[in-house]
Amino acid sequence: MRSLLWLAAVGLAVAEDGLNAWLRYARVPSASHHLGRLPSSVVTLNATQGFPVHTAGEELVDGIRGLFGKKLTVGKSKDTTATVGTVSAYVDKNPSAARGLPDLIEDGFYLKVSKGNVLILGQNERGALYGAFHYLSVIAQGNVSDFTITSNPDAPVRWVNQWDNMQDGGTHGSVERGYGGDSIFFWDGYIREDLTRAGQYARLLASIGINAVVANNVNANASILTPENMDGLARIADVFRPYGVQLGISLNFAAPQLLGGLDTFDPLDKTVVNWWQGITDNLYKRIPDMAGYLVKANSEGQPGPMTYNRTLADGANLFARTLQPHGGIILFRAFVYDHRSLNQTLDWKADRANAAVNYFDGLDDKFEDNVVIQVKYGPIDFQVREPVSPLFAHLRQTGATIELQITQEYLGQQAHVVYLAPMWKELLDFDLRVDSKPSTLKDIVSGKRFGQKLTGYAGVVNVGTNTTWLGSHLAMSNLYAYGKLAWNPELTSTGILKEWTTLTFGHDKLVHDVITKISMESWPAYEDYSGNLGIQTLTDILLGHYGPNPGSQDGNPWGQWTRADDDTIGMDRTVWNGTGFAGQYPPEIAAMYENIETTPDNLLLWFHHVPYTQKLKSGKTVIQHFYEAHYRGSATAQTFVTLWQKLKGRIDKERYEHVLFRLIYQAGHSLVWRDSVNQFYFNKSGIPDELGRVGNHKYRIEAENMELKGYKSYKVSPFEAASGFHCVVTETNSTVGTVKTTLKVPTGKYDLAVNYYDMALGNSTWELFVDRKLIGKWKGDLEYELGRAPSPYIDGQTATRKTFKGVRVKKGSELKIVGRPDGLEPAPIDYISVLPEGIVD
Ligand code: GCV
Repeated sequence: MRSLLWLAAVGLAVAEDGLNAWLRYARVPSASHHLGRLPSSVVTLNATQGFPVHTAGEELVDGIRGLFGKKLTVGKSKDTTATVGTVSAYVDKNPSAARGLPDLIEDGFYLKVSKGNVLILGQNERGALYGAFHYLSVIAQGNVSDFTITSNPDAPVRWVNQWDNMQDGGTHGSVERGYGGDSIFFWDGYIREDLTRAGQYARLLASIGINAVVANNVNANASILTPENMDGLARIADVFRPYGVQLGISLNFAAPQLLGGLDTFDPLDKTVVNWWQGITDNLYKRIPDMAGYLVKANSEGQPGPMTYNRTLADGANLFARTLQPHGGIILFRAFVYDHRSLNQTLDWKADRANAAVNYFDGLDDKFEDNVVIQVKYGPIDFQVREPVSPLFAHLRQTGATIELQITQEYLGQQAHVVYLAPMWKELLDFDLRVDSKPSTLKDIVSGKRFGQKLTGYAGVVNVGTNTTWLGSHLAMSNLYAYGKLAWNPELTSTGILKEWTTLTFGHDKLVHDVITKISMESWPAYEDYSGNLGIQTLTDILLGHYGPNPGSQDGNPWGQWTRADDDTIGMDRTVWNGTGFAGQYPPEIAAMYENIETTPDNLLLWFHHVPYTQKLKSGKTVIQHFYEAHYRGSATAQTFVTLWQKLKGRIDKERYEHVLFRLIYQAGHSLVWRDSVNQFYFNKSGIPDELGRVGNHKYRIEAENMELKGYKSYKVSPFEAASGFHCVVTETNSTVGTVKTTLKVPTGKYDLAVNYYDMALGNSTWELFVDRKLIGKWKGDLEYELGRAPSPYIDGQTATRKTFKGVRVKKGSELKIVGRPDGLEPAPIDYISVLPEGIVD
């Protein structure tokens, strides 16, 4: 890494593959004019190699060399100096300075820049490193003027969760819900030998104030606790330590039985308690600064205390007590529900959303002091819109962390750009009105509202070995924003984005304007085309959680129900007639959600079961809103492509092309979303679109209606995932197929859009001809290009569009597609749109 930085500093071309993310230290404009306002040397106070103050010194040297081409000497010089260390080390050397220094809390820092002299003091070593990163970020944004700041984190727990499996394979691969490649920590059941990427990850995380990483999946494999793997974990902790990032570990509740050979994992059984104490002591012997544990219990098939009729508090306290002698903490997840017992048909009042508050009822004062309850932001599961989880209002003695999801499981899996900070801000700013007093979520998770000491943030990130970390360059703004908001939730979404864009892509105004516009419009657009009015992300919840499949929500025990029938839709969560969930909120909020008139439209279907013809506050009916939102959202996604294309030549080719590819894909897939969801509800309700668009696609030619040779018509399931409910597939795995038609459009230039399915079963190829002239050829290899969940089915997950722009055709031209199957992938084609310029359908 350091040699890469050096190359950048001397101006040689370095591949912009995303690895350094926002820590590129790329040369700032007019760098040479600012040299006099920068330090010339760096002094680190009491720095030990491998610890954060030492790292801070190295970063300052590397950063200033990369950003400005100025080489700092190490040690005091006559000239300007950057001094970095802890407050106590500084005061030891300069006792008289103590009075002038501000109060810092754990991890906080003080930073004073004056005519090139820089003083960076941390409350602890980690704080000093944070201060150094802050200074580097400010100067990287071109600001070399004098300033002084004191910065303290809003909350002590600022953790990252990785859902990394010990082994690849199975239903979730190397990283569960990870879209950026394999685990950077584990391979083949063990900790990787080469942990370079883990160290680089810690560097990125430290620069945004993250202080711990849980490396393994909450669906934990007990084998992480074998002596050999504990040694490996210690190696991870070693590469984290220079960055002040502590290691946390997810536990499997049944490990005493699965690994320890005991015949029980009852948390109150003495042998079980002793077993866990032994494990914890052994871990701390190897990793004295281990952060602690994360536990998912009695949820989605995971074992837990309730297996033995013990409470969740009994379970959490078991670990808490083993950690207490070592100063560790336990994050115990509130994501507890039994997906096997929920019955939609028999019980109108059944509701997964009720689970967390019900399970934690009466336990608030039962937890040990080092237990923190980790609560997903909403009561279900990282949906595109959810109300704030009411559990936050119930935990007054025990501290809570809010669990956010940086990996975009239900939000497009990094194949769709969705900037999440605006959504998180809305949640954090929401006022739960506990005891009719101001009770914003951000004040609850900072501990300010109820006064708990241990509170904060947990973000599910799921980076992988891909150099882009998350699989997409633009998705990294979410990771950046997560860290920044966990440090200071008052920051604005646009402010954070501006900072990230400068650090990631430079200072060009157009680059900023484009990234801001795309990012800020991305969540509303995704909500518009994936599930609005609080109905949740209408994705395929039984398979990869990717692509449209509204029907998959209902009729199964997973509890993400919409209760859509031919006339009505929505979950009745009222107290008077529904599941009672609204009543879990403090009275003012409960009253707001109980009443359909005061429920905001964007959560209407979350709280109420209504006819499709129900009028919204906008005056539109629910069904017409659906139709229009899906058209609006997908139209916005088309603009992302043209916006991005303005940046050609203004950012490096590698990242430009990478992002462009994804935006083009997203534009096509947003149409799949639009048409599937609209078609599904049109089919159910029978209510036509007032604007006549749904089901009417005059520019399309259905493949099944074309002249077929070697292809046959295939009925797609779910039906709405295909235009006309059918596609064509090759007759056998080895038959080359052709579809042919004669065009009736007037002679002119058209965009030819081919909708096909790219399954993860092979790499079919397609060739498009007009009058025997090859217009283009492409391969079905998206499973390698996009990290999103691979799927073997012909459905809304694999439906994809390829567009050829400005193709000359004549009235009577022959249009032909030749499809070559590969493996089990039968080169499926849905339709082709022959679009006059400016029209997308
Ligand atoms: C790690 C959702 C996800 C699961 C995840 C679970 C959880 O259900 O789909 O992959 O499991 O949440 O948060 O525990």
